[in-house]
Amino acid sequence: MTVDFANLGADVPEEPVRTSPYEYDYFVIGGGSGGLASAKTASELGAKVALADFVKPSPQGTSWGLGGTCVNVGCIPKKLMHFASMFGEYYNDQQECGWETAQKQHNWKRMVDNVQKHISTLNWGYRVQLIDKNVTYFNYLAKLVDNHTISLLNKDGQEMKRVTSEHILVAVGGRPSFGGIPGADECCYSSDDLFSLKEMPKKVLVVGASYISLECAGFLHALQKDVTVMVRSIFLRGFDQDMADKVAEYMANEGIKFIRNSVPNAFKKTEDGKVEVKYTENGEERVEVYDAVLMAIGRNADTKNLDLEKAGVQLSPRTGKVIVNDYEQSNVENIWAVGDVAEGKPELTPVAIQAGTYLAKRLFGGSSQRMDYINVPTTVFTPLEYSCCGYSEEDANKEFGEENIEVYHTAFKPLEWNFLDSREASSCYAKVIVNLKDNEKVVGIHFLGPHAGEVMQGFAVSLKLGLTKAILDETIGIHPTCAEEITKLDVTKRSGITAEKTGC
Ligand code: FAD
Ligand code: NA7
Repeated sequence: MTVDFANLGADVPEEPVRTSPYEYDYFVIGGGSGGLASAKTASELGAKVALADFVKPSPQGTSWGLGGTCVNVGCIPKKLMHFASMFGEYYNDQQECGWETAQKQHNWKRMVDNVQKHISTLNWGYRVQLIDKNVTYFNYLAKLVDNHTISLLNKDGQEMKRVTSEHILVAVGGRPSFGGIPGADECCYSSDDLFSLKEMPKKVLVVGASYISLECAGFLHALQKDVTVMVRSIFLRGFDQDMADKVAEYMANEGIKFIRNSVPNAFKKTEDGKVEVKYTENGEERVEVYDAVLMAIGRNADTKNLDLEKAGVQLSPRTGKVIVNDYEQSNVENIWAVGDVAEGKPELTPVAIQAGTYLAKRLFGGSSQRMDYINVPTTVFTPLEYSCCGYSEEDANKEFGEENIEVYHTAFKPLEWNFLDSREASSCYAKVIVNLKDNEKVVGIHFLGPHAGEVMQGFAVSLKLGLTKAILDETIGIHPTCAEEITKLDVTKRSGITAEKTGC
Protein backbone atom coordinates (compact mmCIF):
# COMPACT_ATOMS: atom_id res chain seq x y z
CA MET A 1 0.00 0.00 0.00
CA THR A 2 1.35 3.43 -0.92
CA VAL A 3 0.88 6.28 1.45
CA ASP A 4 -0.34 9.58 0.04
CA PHE A 5 1.75 11.88 2.19
CA ALA A 6 0.40 15.00 0.50
CA ASN A 7 -3.18 14.28 1.63
CA LEU A 8 -2.37 12.59 4.92
CA GLY A 9 -4.79 13.79 7.57
CA ALA A 10 -7.07 15.49 5.04
CA ASP A 11 -10.13 13.64 6.39
CA VAL A 12 -9.43 14.61 9.97
CA PRO A 13 -11.63 17.61 10.79
CA GLU A 14 -9.52 20.49 11.94
CA GLU A 15 -10.15 22.17 15.26
CA PRO A 16 -12.08 25.34 14.41
CA VAL A 17 -9.94 28.44 14.86
CA ARG A 18 -11.13 30.03 18.09
CA THR A 19 -11.61 33.75 18.10
CA SER A 20 -13.25 33.90 21.51
CA PRO A 21 -11.16 35.38 24.31
CA TYR A 22 -12.59 32.67 26.57
CA GLU A 23 -11.38 29.13 27.04
CA TYR A 24 -14.88 27.69 26.58
CA ASP A 25 -18.01 28.79 24.73
CA TYR A 26 -20.24 27.17 27.32
CA PHE A 27 -19.48 26.13 30.88
CA VAL A 28 -22.18 24.08 32.56
CA ILE A 29 -22.31 23.88 36.34
CA GLY A 30 -24.18 20.73 37.37
CA GLY A 31 -24.26 17.31 35.73
CA GLY A 32 -27.91 16.51 36.34
CA SER A 33 -30.85 16.26 33.96
CA GLY A 34 -30.70 19.85 32.70
CA GLY A 35 -26.93 20.38 32.68
CA LEU A 36 -26.05 17.14 30.88
CA ALA A 37 -28.69 17.63 28.20
CA SER A 38 -27.63 21.20 27.55
CA ALA A 39 -23.89 20.44 27.51
CA LYS A 40 -24.25 17.52 25.10
CA THR A 41 -26.50 19.48 22.72
CA ALA A 42 -24.21 22.52 22.73
CA SER A 43 -21.19 20.37 21.96
CA GLU A 44 -23.03 18.58 19.14
CA LEU A 45 -23.71 22.02 17.69
CA GLY A 46 -20.00 22.80 17.63
CA ALA A 47 -19.54 24.76 20.84
CA LYS A 48 -16.51 24.16 23.04
CA VAL A 49 -18.12 22.88 26.22
CA ALA A 50 -17.07 21.90 29.74
CA LEU A 51 -19.20 20.62 32.59
CA ALA A 52 -18.50 20.49 36.32
CA ASP A 53 -20.40 18.13 38.56
CA PHE A 54 -19.66 17.53 42.21
CA VAL A 55 -21.87 15.85 44.81
CA LYS A 56 -21.61 17.22 48.32
CA PRO A 57 -22.30 14.32 50.71
CA SER A 58 -25.61 14.44 52.60
CA PRO A 59 -25.46 15.09 56.36
CA GLN A 60 -25.55 11.28 56.73
CA GLY A 61 -22.52 11.02 54.43
CA THR A 62 -24.26 9.65 51.32
CA SER A 63 -22.90 10.64 47.92
CA TRP A 64 -23.21 9.33 44.37
CA GLY A 65 -21.98 9.53 40.79
CA LEU A 66 -22.63 11.59 37.68
CA GLY A 67 -26.22 12.18 36.56
CA GLY A 68 -27.75 14.39 39.23
CA THR A 69 -30.80 13.95 41.41
CA CYS A 70 -33.11 12.08 39.03
CA VAL A 71 -30.70 9.29 38.26
CA ASN A 72 -29.15 8.82 41.67
CA VAL A 73 -31.58 9.93 44.36
CA GLY A 74 -34.79 10.86 42.59
CA CYS A 75 -37.04 9.59 39.80
CA ILE A 76 -35.10 6.45 38.90
CA PRO A 77 -34.55 4.76 42.28
CA LYS A 78 -37.96 6.06 43.43
CA LYS A 79 -39.74 4.44 40.47
CA LEU A 80 -37.78 1.21 40.91
CA MET A 81 -38.73 1.02 44.58
CA HIS A 82 -42.32 1.91 43.75
CA PHE A 83 -42.28 -0.94 41.20
CA ALA A 84 -40.74 -3.30 43.76
CA SER A 85 -43.34 -2.31 46.30
CA MET A 86 -46.23 -3.02 43.93
CA PHE A 87 -45.53 -6.74 44.30
CA GLY A 88 -46.40 -6.29 47.96
CA GLU A 89 -49.56 -4.47 46.88
CA TYR A 90 -50.42 -7.28 44.46
CA TYR A 91 -49.68 -10.06 46.94
CA ASN A 92 -53.31 -10.59 47.92
CA ASP A 93 -54.42 -10.14 44.31
CA GLN A 94 -52.06 -12.90 43.21
CA GLN A 95 -53.57 -15.33 45.66
CA GLU A 96 -57.09 -14.43 44.67
CA CYS A 97 -56.02 -14.99 41.07
CA GLY A 98 -55.02 -18.51 42.01
CA TRP A 99 -51.27 -18.12 42.45
CA GLU A 100 -49.96 -20.11 45.35
CA THR A 101 -47.26 -17.65 46.28
CA ALA A 102 -44.55 -18.03 48.86
CA GLN A 103 -44.61 -16.23 52.19
CA LYS A 104 -44.87 -12.45 51.94
CA GLN A 105 -41.37 -11.41 52.96
CA HIS A 106 -39.39 -8.57 51.46
CA ASN A 107 -35.59 -8.45 51.33
CA TRP A 108 -34.66 -4.75 51.46
CA LYS A 109 -30.94 -5.25 50.90
CA ARG A 110 -31.44 -7.30 47.77
CA MET A 111 -33.69 -4.62 46.30
CA VAL A 112 -31.26 -1.81 47.17
CA ASP A 113 -28.28 -3.71 45.73
CA ASN A 114 -30.13 -4.18 42.45
CA VAL A 115 -31.30 -0.56 42.34
CA GLN A 116 -27.75 0.66 42.98
CA LYS A 117 -26.36 -1.72 40.34
CA HIS A 118 -28.65 -0.12 37.78
CA ILE A 119 -27.68 3.38 38.89
CA SER A 120 -23.96 2.55 38.52
CA THR A 121 -24.55 1.63 34.88
CA LEU A 122 -26.30 4.95 34.33
CA ASN A 123 -23.44 6.87 36.01
CA TRP A 124 -20.97 5.15 33.74
CA GLY A 125 -23.17 5.80 30.70
CA TYR A 126 -23.13 9.54 31.38
CA ARG A 127 -19.32 9.55 31.68
CA VAL A 128 -19.05 7.79 28.32
CA GLN A 129 -21.56 10.15 26.71
CA LEU A 130 -19.56 13.21 27.78
CA ILE A 131 -16.42 11.71 26.27
CA ASP A 132 -18.28 10.76 23.07
CA LYS A 133 -19.76 14.23 22.76
CA ASN A 134 -16.45 15.92 23.43
CA VAL A 135 -17.55 17.67 26.60
CA THR A 136 -14.71 18.26 29.06
CA TYR A 137 -15.77 16.92 32.45
CA PHE A 138 -14.52 18.27 35.76
CA ASN A 139 -15.45 16.36 38.90
CA TYR A 140 -15.01 19.55 40.91
CA LEU A 141 -17.20 21.94 42.82
CA ALA A 142 -17.66 25.11 40.78
CA LYS A 143 -17.87 28.66 42.11
CA LEU A 144 -18.12 31.89 40.20
CA VAL A 145 -15.30 34.39 40.38
CA ASP A 146 -16.94 36.84 38.00
CA ASN A 147 -19.46 36.53 35.19
CA HIS A 148 -16.98 34.79 32.88
CA THR A 149 -14.66 33.05 35.35
CA ILE A 150 -15.25 29.81 37.23
CA SER A 151 -13.12 28.44 40.01
CA LEU A 152 -13.03 24.64 40.38
CA LEU A 153 -12.47 23.24 43.85
CA ASN A 154 -11.69 19.76 45.12
CA LYS A 155 -13.48 18.12 48.06
CA ASP A 156 -11.20 19.90 50.52
CA GLY A 157 -12.11 23.28 49.08
CA GLN A 158 -8.77 23.81 47.33
CA GLU A 159 -8.86 25.56 43.99
CA MET A 160 -7.65 23.07 41.37
CA LYS A 161 -8.28 25.14 38.28
CA ARG A 162 -9.70 28.42 37.05
CA VAL A 163 -11.42 28.59 33.66
CA THR A 164 -13.21 31.20 31.59
CA SER A 165 -16.28 30.83 29.43
CA GLU A 166 -18.39 33.02 27.22
CA HIS A 167 -21.67 31.57 28.52
CA ILE A 168 -22.30 29.93 31.87
CA LEU A 169 -25.24 27.64 32.63
CA VAL A 170 -26.26 27.21 36.25
CA ALA A 171 -27.94 23.80 36.57
CA VAL A 172 -27.12 22.90 40.16
CA GLY A 173 -30.57 21.66 41.16
CA GLY A 174 -31.56 21.44 44.81
CA ARG A 175 -31.01 19.42 47.96
CA PRO A 176 -33.41 18.24 50.65
CA SER A 177 -34.24 20.65 53.45
CA PHE A 178 -33.95 19.62 57.10
CA GLY A 179 -35.84 22.73 58.12
CA GLY A 180 -33.30 23.82 60.72
CA ILE A 181 -35.11 21.60 63.24
CA PRO A 182 -32.82 20.70 66.17
CA GLY A 183 -31.26 17.26 65.72
CA ALA A 184 -32.69 16.74 62.21
CA ASP A 185 -29.34 16.74 60.39
CA GLU A 186 -27.85 14.17 62.78
CA CYS A 187 -30.86 11.90 63.29
CA CYS A 188 -32.87 11.91 60.08
CA TYR A 189 -32.50 10.55 56.59
CA SER A 190 -33.63 12.35 53.47
CA SER A 191 -34.32 11.09 49.96
CA ASP A 192 -30.58 11.58 49.38
CA ASP A 193 -29.95 8.60 51.70
CA LEU A 194 -33.04 6.43 51.38
CA PHE A 195 -32.32 4.70 48.09
CA SER A 196 -28.91 3.36 49.11
CA LEU A 197 -29.63 2.42 52.74
CA LYS A 198 -28.34 -1.08 53.40
CA GLU A 199 -31.17 -1.72 55.81
CA MET A 200 -34.40 -0.03 56.68
CA PRO A 201 -35.86 -0.69 60.10
CA LYS A 202 -39.52 -1.34 60.73
CA LYS A 203 -41.10 1.72 62.33
CA VAL A 204 -40.63 4.75 60.12
CA LEU A 205 -41.79 8.35 60.41
CA VAL A 206 -42.02 10.34 57.18
CA VAL A 207 -42.21 14.09 57.76
CA GLY A 208 -43.97 16.17 55.08
CA ALA A 209 -47.05 15.66 52.95
CA SER A 210 -46.01 16.54 49.48
CA TYR A 211 -45.22 14.28 46.61
CA ILE A 212 -41.81 13.01 47.65
CA SER A 213 -43.11 12.31 51.13
CA LEU A 214 -46.24 10.45 50.01
CA GLU A 215 -44.40 8.47 47.36
CA CYS A 216 -41.76 7.32 49.85
CA ALA A 217 -44.37 6.58 52.51
CA GLY A 218 -46.32 4.58 49.94
CA PHE A 219 -43.52 2.30 48.86
CA LEU A 220 -42.12 1.90 52.38
CA HIS A 221 -45.52 0.72 53.59
CA ALA A 222 -45.89 -1.75 50.73
CA LEU A 223 -42.35 -2.97 51.53
CA GLN A 224 -43.68 -4.04 54.94
CA LYS A 225 -42.64 -1.03 57.00
CA ASP A 226 -44.85 0.45 59.71
CA VAL A 227 -45.23 3.97 58.30
CA THR A 228 -46.53 7.16 59.86
CA VAL A 229 -46.71 10.43 57.89
CA MET A 230 -46.53 13.76 59.72
CA VAL A 231 -48.72 16.28 57.90
CA ARG A 232 -48.35 19.98 58.67
CA SER A 233 -51.39 21.21 56.73
CA ILE A 234 -52.67 19.88 53.40
CA PHE A 235 -51.67 16.96 51.16
CA LEU A 236 -49.81 17.57 47.92
CA ARG A 237 -49.64 21.36 48.01
CA GLY A 238 -49.87 22.74 44.49
CA PHE A 239 -51.90 19.77 43.20
CA ASP A 240 -55.68 19.53 42.82
CA GLN A 241 -56.86 19.19 46.42
CA ASP A 242 -59.82 16.95 45.64
CA MET A 243 -57.38 14.48 44.04
CA ALA A 244 -54.80 14.94 46.81
CA ASP A 245 -57.36 13.97 49.45
CA LYS A 246 -58.30 10.87 47.46
CA VAL A 247 -54.61 9.85 47.22
CA ALA A 248 -54.25 10.18 51.00
CA GLU A 249 -57.57 8.44 51.71
CA TYR A 250 -56.44 5.41 49.71
CA MET A 251 -53.14 5.34 51.58
CA ALA A 252 -54.92 5.60 54.94
CA ASN A 253 -57.23 2.73 53.97
CA GLU A 254 -54.17 0.66 53.18
CA GLY A 255 -52.88 1.15 56.72
CA ILE A 256 -50.53 4.14 56.50
CA LYS A 257 -50.97 6.33 59.58
CA PHE A 258 -51.27 10.10 59.32
CA ILE A 259 -50.64 12.57 62.12
CA ARG A 260 -52.49 15.70 60.99
CA ASN A 261 -51.80 19.36 61.88
CA SER A 262 -48.45 18.38 63.18
CA VAL A 263 -44.83 19.57 63.01
CA PRO A 264 -41.65 18.13 64.51
CA ASN A 265 -39.82 20.31 67.05
CA ALA A 266 -36.71 18.26 67.84
CA PHE A 267 -35.04 14.93 67.14
CA LYS A 268 -32.71 13.02 69.46
CA LYS A 269 -30.90 9.67 69.10
CA THR A 270 -31.84 7.18 71.79
CA GLU A 271 -29.25 4.88 73.36
CA ASP A 272 -30.42 1.96 71.23
CA GLY A 273 -30.00 3.95 68.01
CA LYS A 274 -33.64 4.92 67.50
CA VAL A 275 -34.95 8.46 67.07
CA GLU A 276 -36.98 10.29 69.66
CA VAL A 277 -39.25 12.81 68.01
CA LYS A 278 -40.75 15.74 69.90
CA TYR A 279 -43.65 17.17 67.94
CA THR A 280 -46.71 19.34 68.20
CA GLU A 281 -50.05 17.89 67.17
CA ASN A 282 -53.06 20.23 67.11
CA GLY A 283 -51.18 22.51 69.51
CA GLU A 284 -50.26 19.73 71.98
CA GLU A 285 -46.66 18.63 72.66
CA ARG A 286 -46.03 14.92 72.13
CA VAL A 287 -43.08 12.50 72.06
CA GLU A 288 -42.72 9.27 70.09
CA VAL A 289 -39.80 6.99 69.26
CA TYR A 290 -39.26 5.72 65.72
CA ASP A 291 -36.66 3.34 64.28
CA ALA A 292 -35.97 5.81 61.47
CA VAL A 293 -37.15 9.23 60.33
CA LEU A 294 -37.30 10.41 56.72
CA MET A 295 -37.44 14.18 56.26
CA ALA A 296 -39.32 15.12 53.09
CA ILE A 297 -40.21 18.71 53.83
CA GLY A 298 -39.10 20.28 50.57
CA ARG A 299 -35.88 21.07 48.75
CA ASN A 300 -33.58 24.09 48.74
CA ALA A 301 -31.90 25.44 45.64
CA ASP A 302 -28.21 24.51 45.79
CA THR A 303 -26.95 28.06 45.25
CA LYS A 304 -25.58 28.80 48.70
CA ASN A 305 -21.85 28.57 48.04
CA LEU A 306 -21.90 29.20 44.33
CA ASP A 307 -20.94 32.88 44.72
CA LEU A 308 -23.42 33.89 42.03
CA GLU A 309 -23.57 37.30 43.65
CA LYS A 310 -19.92 37.84 42.62
CA ALA A 311 -21.17 37.79 39.05
CA GLY A 312 -24.13 40.01 39.95
CA VAL A 313 -26.74 37.27 39.43
CA GLN A 314 -30.06 38.01 41.08
CA LEU A 315 -31.54 35.25 43.25
CA SER A 316 -35.02 35.02 44.68
CA PRO A 317 -34.72 36.11 48.33
CA ARG A 318 -37.40 33.56 49.28
CA THR A 319 -36.19 30.45 47.46
CA GLY A 320 -32.53 31.19 46.65
CA LYS A 321 -33.28 30.21 43.03
CA VAL A 322 -31.98 32.08 40.00
CA ILE A 323 -34.50 34.53 38.63
CA VAL A 324 -34.75 33.95 34.87
CA ASN A 325 -36.73 35.41 31.99
CA ASP A 326 -38.68 33.40 29.39
CA TYR A 327 -35.38 32.47 27.75
CA GLU A 328 -33.82 30.97 30.93
CA GLN A 329 -31.54 34.02 31.08
CA SER A 330 -30.60 35.57 34.41
CA ASN A 331 -30.23 39.32 34.87
CA VAL A 332 -26.58 38.84 33.79
CA GLU A 333 -26.58 38.54 30.01
CA ASN A 334 -24.30 35.49 29.63
CA ILE A 335 -25.49 33.54 32.69
CA TRP A 336 -28.40 31.14 32.29
CA ALA A 337 -30.27 28.75 34.56
CA VAL A 338 -32.40 25.66 33.91
CA GLY A 339 -33.99 22.91 35.97
CA ASP A 340 -34.78 22.94 39.67
CA VAL A 341 -32.59 25.98 40.28
CA ALA A 342 -34.60 28.22 37.94
CA GLU A 343 -37.22 30.22 39.81
CA GLY A 344 -40.88 29.37 39.23
CA LYS A 345 -40.41 26.35 36.99
CA PRO A 346 -41.84 22.85 37.60
CA GLU A 347 -39.21 20.72 39.35
CA LEU A 348 -39.29 17.79 36.96
CA THR A 349 -36.63 15.99 34.96
CA PRO A 350 -38.20 16.27 31.49
CA VAL A 351 -38.66 20.00 32.08
CA ALA A 352 -34.97 20.43 32.97
CA ILE A 353 -33.91 18.38 29.94
CA GLN A 354 -36.11 20.22 27.47
CA ALA A 355 -35.21 23.66 28.83
CA GLY A 356 -31.48 22.80 28.71
CA THR A 357 -31.69 21.37 25.20
CA TYR A 358 -33.66 24.30 23.77
CA LEU A 359 -31.32 26.78 25.43
CA ALA A 360 -28.27 25.16 23.83
CA LYS A 361 -30.03 25.18 20.45
CA ARG A 362 -30.82 28.87 20.79
CA LEU A 363 -27.29 29.75 21.90
CA PHE A 364 -25.37 27.64 19.39
CA GLY A 365 -27.82 26.35 16.78
CA GLY A 366 -29.64 29.46 15.56
CA SER A 367 -32.96 28.24 17.01
CA SER A 368 -35.54 30.59 18.47
CA GLN A 369 -37.67 27.91 20.14
CA ARG A 370 -38.56 28.60 23.72
CA MET A 371 -39.50 26.13 26.41
CA ASP A 372 -43.28 25.87 26.92
CA TYR A 373 -43.93 25.49 30.62
CA ILE A 374 -47.72 25.29 30.15
CA ASN A 375 -49.58 21.97 30.49
CA VAL A 376 -46.62 20.03 31.81
CA PRO A 377 -47.94 16.57 32.76
CA THR A 378 -46.75 14.82 35.89
CA THR A 379 -47.41 11.76 38.02
CA VAL A 380 -47.32 11.10 41.73
CA PHE A 381 -46.22 7.49 42.19
CA THR A 382 -48.22 6.75 45.31
CA PRO A 383 -49.71 3.24 45.82
CA LEU A 384 -52.65 4.36 43.71
CA GLU A 385 -50.91 6.57 41.16
CA TYR A 386 -52.13 10.08 40.42
CA SER A 387 -51.35 11.88 37.20
CA CYS A 388 -52.47 15.23 35.89
CA CYS A 389 -52.01 17.73 33.14
CA GLY A 390 -53.22 21.32 33.08
CA TYR A 391 -55.15 23.23 35.71
CA SER A 392 -56.27 21.94 39.08
CA GLU A 393 -59.95 22.56 39.81
CA GLU A 394 -59.06 25.36 42.25
CA ASP A 395 -56.77 27.10 39.78
CA ALA A 396 -59.23 26.71 36.90
CA ASN A 397 -61.96 28.30 39.02
CA LYS A 398 -59.64 31.18 39.87
CA GLU A 399 -58.41 31.66 36.31
CA PHE A 400 -61.68 31.31 34.38
CA GLY A 401 -64.36 31.91 37.05
CA GLU A 402 -66.27 29.11 38.76
CA GLU A 403 -69.39 29.70 36.64
CA ASN A 404 -67.36 29.13 33.45
CA ILE A 405 -65.89 25.82 34.53
CA GLU A 406 -67.50 22.43 34.15
CA VAL A 407 -66.00 19.37 35.80
CA TYR A 408 -66.85 15.95 34.34
CA HIS A 409 -65.98 13.09 36.62
CA THR A 410 -66.23 9.38 37.36
CA ALA A 411 -65.33 7.13 40.26
CA PHE A 412 -64.54 3.64 39.04
CA LYS A 413 -62.97 0.31 39.78
CA PRO A 414 -60.61 -1.22 37.20
CA LEU A 415 -62.17 -4.30 35.60
CA GLU A 416 -59.33 -6.47 36.89
CA TRP A 417 -60.19 -5.57 40.47
CA ASN A 418 -63.78 -6.71 40.20
CA PHE A 419 -63.08 -10.30 41.11
CA LEU A 420 -60.68 -9.37 43.91
CA ASP A 421 -62.37 -9.09 47.27
CA SER A 422 -59.40 -7.24 48.74
CA ARG A 423 -59.77 -4.28 46.38
CA GLU A 424 -61.91 -1.33 47.39
CA ALA A 425 -64.97 -0.32 45.36
CA SER A 426 -64.64 2.86 43.33
CA SER A 427 -61.28 4.13 44.67
CA CYS A 428 -60.08 5.14 41.19
CA TYR A 429 -61.23 8.45 39.87
CA ALA A 430 -60.94 10.62 36.77
CA LYS A 431 -61.99 14.16 36.08
CA VAL A 432 -61.79 16.49 33.14
CA ILE A 433 -62.08 20.24 33.61
CA VAL A 434 -63.44 22.28 30.70
CA ASN A 435 -63.88 25.98 30.00
CA LEU A 436 -67.53 26.57 29.04
CA LYS A 437 -66.64 29.97 27.60
CA ASP A 438 -64.16 28.48 25.15
CA ASN A 439 -66.03 25.73 23.33
CA GLU A 440 -65.62 23.36 26.29
CA LYS A 441 -61.87 23.39 25.79
CA VAL A 442 -60.21 20.96 28.17
CA VAL A 443 -58.02 22.85 30.64
CA GLY A 444 -57.20 20.04 33.05
CA ILE A 445 -57.21 16.25 33.21
CA HIS A 446 -56.75 14.31 36.45
CA PHE A 447 -56.53 10.57 36.84
CA LEU A 448 -56.17 8.39 39.91
CA GLY A 449 -55.62 4.75 39.14
CA PRO A 450 -53.13 2.09 38.03
CA HIS A 451 -50.39 3.19 35.63
CA ALA A 452 -51.58 6.78 35.80
CA GLY A 453 -48.45 8.16 34.12
CA GLU A 454 -48.90 5.85 31.15
CA VAL A 455 -52.52 6.97 30.91
CA MET A 456 -51.74 10.69 31.02
CA GLN A 457 -48.86 10.93 28.55
CA GLY A 458 -51.02 10.68 25.42
CA PHE A 459 -53.71 12.95 26.84
CA ALA A 460 -50.98 15.56 27.47
CA VAL A 461 -50.37 15.61 23.71
CA SER A 462 -54.06 16.19 23.06
CA LEU A 463 -54.11 19.08 25.53
CA LYS A 464 -51.27 20.70 23.61
CA LEU A 465 -53.34 20.33 20.44
CA GLY A 466 -56.33 22.14 21.98
CA LEU A 467 -58.52 19.20 23.05
CA THR A 468 -62.22 19.95 23.54
CA LYS A 469 -64.86 17.88 25.35
CA ALA A 470 -66.53 17.20 21.97
CA ILE A 471 -63.31 15.65 20.61
CA LEU A 472 -62.97 13.61 23.78
CA ASP A 473 -66.55 12.36 23.33
CA GLU A 474 -65.82 11.43 19.70
CA THR A 475 -62.72 9.49 20.74
CA ILE A 476 -63.26 5.75 20.93
CA GLY A 477 -62.06 4.23 24.16
CA ILE A 478 -59.90 1.13 24.34
CA HIS A 479 -61.95 -1.48 26.13
CA PRO A 480 -61.52 -2.71 28.79
CA THR A 481 -58.97 -0.24 30.15
CA CYS A 482 -58.87 2.39 32.86
CA ALA A 483 -57.77 5.09 30.39
CA GLU A 484 -61.02 4.74 28.46
CA GLU A 485 -62.85 6.24 31.46
CA ILE A 486 -61.51 9.64 30.37
CA THR A 487 -63.31 9.29 27.01
CA LYS A 488 -66.63 8.32 28.55
CA LEU A 489 -67.32 11.13 30.99
CA ASP A 490 -70.88 12.40 31.05
CA VAL A 491 -71.58 13.20 34.69
CA THR A 492 -70.79 16.73 35.81
CA LYS A 493 -69.94 17.63 39.39
CA ARG A 494 -72.46 20.45 39.21
CA SER A 495 -75.29 17.99 38.46
CA GLY A 496 -74.89 16.37 41.86
CA ILE A 497 -75.45 12.94 40.24
CA THR A 498 -73.23 10.28 41.73
CA ALA A 499 -69.87 9.77 39.99
CA GLU A 500 -69.84 6.08 40.94
CA LYS A 501 -69.93 3.79 37.94
CA THR A 502 -72.27 0.86 37.88
CA GLY A 503 -71.37 -0.98 34.65
CA CYS A 504 -69.08 -0.97 31.60
P1 FAD B 1 -30.04 17.96 39.43
O1 FAD B 1 -30.46 16.73 38.74
O2 FAD B 1 -30.28 18.06 40.88
O3 FAD B 1 -28.47 18.12 39.14
C1 FAD B 1 -27.69 19.11 39.71
C2 FAD B 1 -26.25 18.60 39.81
O4 FAD B 1 -25.38 19.70 40.10
C3 FAD B 1 -26.06 17.60 40.95
O5 FAD B 1 -25.33 16.49 40.50
C4 FAD B 1 -25.26 18.39 41.98
O6 FAD B 1 -24.47 17.56 42.78
C5 FAD B 1 -24.43 19.28 41.09
N1 FAD B 1 -23.92 20.49 41.73
C6 FAD B 1 -24.54 21.29 42.63
N2 FAD B 1 -23.76 22.34 42.94
C7 FAD B 1 -22.62 22.20 42.21
C8 FAD B 1 -21.44 22.97 42.09
N3 FAD B 1 -21.27 24.10 42.77
N4 FAD B 1 -20.46 22.52 41.26
C9 FAD B 1 -20.61 21.36 40.56
N5 FAD B 1 -21.72 20.61 40.64
C10 FAD B 1 -22.71 21.02 41.45
N6 FAD B 1 -38.90 14.41 38.50
C11 FAD B 1 -39.65 13.79 37.56
O7 FAD B 1 -39.79 14.29 36.46
N7 FAD B 1 -40.27 12.60 37.84
C12 FAD B 1 -40.15 11.99 39.02
O8 FAD B 1 -40.72 10.92 39.23
C13 FAD B 1 -39.35 12.61 40.01
N8 FAD B 1 -39.17 12.02 41.21
C14 FAD B 1 -38.34 12.58 42.12
C15 FAD B 1 -38.14 11.93 43.32
C16 FAD B 1 -37.31 12.45 44.27
C17 FAD B 1 -37.08 11.71 45.56
C18 FAD B 1 -36.66 13.69 44.02
C19 FAD B 1 -35.72 14.28 45.04
C20 FAD B 1 -36.85 14.36 42.82
C21 FAD B 1 -37.70 13.82 41.87
N9 FAD B 1 -37.93 14.45 40.65
C22 FAD B 1 -38.73 13.85 39.71
C23 FAD B 1 -37.35 15.75 40.35
C24 FAD B 1 -36.09 15.62 39.46
O9 FAD B 1 -35.17 14.73 40.05
C25 FAD B 1 -35.46 17.00 39.29
O10 FAD B 1 -36.43 17.87 38.78
C26 FAD B 1 -34.28 16.98 38.34
O11 FAD B 1 -33.28 16.08 38.76
C27 FAD B 1 -33.68 18.38 38.24
O12 FAD B 1 -32.57 18.36 37.40
P2 FAD B 1 -31.50 19.53 37.47
O13 FAD B 1 -30.62 19.36 36.29
O14 FAD B 1 -32.14 20.82 37.67
O15 FAD B 1 -30.67 19.26 38.80
P1 NA7 C 1 -42.64 20.42 48.71
O1 NA7 C 1 -43.52 20.26 47.54
O2 NA7 C 1 -41.94 21.71 48.91
O3 NA7 C 1 -43.47 20.05 50.02
C1 NA7 C 1 -42.92 20.05 51.30
C2 NA7 C 1 -43.84 19.34 52.26
O4 NA7 C 1 -43.26 19.37 53.55
C3 NA7 C 1 -45.20 20.00 52.39
O5 NA7 C 1 -46.14 19.02 52.68
C4 NA7 C 1 -44.99 20.94 53.57
O6 NA7 C 1 -46.18 21.27 54.24
C5 NA7 C 1 -44.12 20.09 54.44
N1 NA7 C 1 -43.28 20.87 55.36
C6 NA7 C 1 -42.48 21.90 55.06
N2 NA7 C 1 -41.83 22.32 56.17
C7 NA7 C 1 -42.26 21.53 57.18
C8 NA7 C 1 -41.96 21.47 58.56
N3 NA7 C 1 -41.11 22.30 59.11
N4 NA7 C 1 -42.59 20.54 59.30
C9 NA7 C 1 -43.47 19.68 58.75
N5 NA7 C 1 -43.80 19.69 57.44
C10 NA7 C 1 -43.19 20.61 56.67
O7 NA7 C 1 -41.50 19.33 48.77
P2 NA7 C 1 -41.20 17.94 48.09
O8 NA7 C 1 -39.90 17.53 48.68
O9 NA7 C 1 -42.28 16.96 48.16
O10 NA7 C 1 -40.98 18.33 46.57
C11 NA7 C 1 -40.00 19.29 46.26
C12 NA7 C 1 -40.08 19.57 44.84
O11 NA7 C 1 -39.49 18.46 44.15
C13 NA7 C 1 -41.47 19.78 44.36
O12 NA7 C 1 -41.65 21.09 43.93
C14 NA7 C 1 -41.60 18.77 43.25
O13 NA7 C 1 -42.05 19.35 42.04
C15 NA7 C 1 -40.22 18.16 43.06
P3 NA7 C 1 -47.11 22.54 53.82
O14 NA7 C 1 -48.00 22.04 52.72
O15 NA7 C 1 -46.18 23.62 53.36
O16 NA7 C 1 -47.82 22.87 55.07
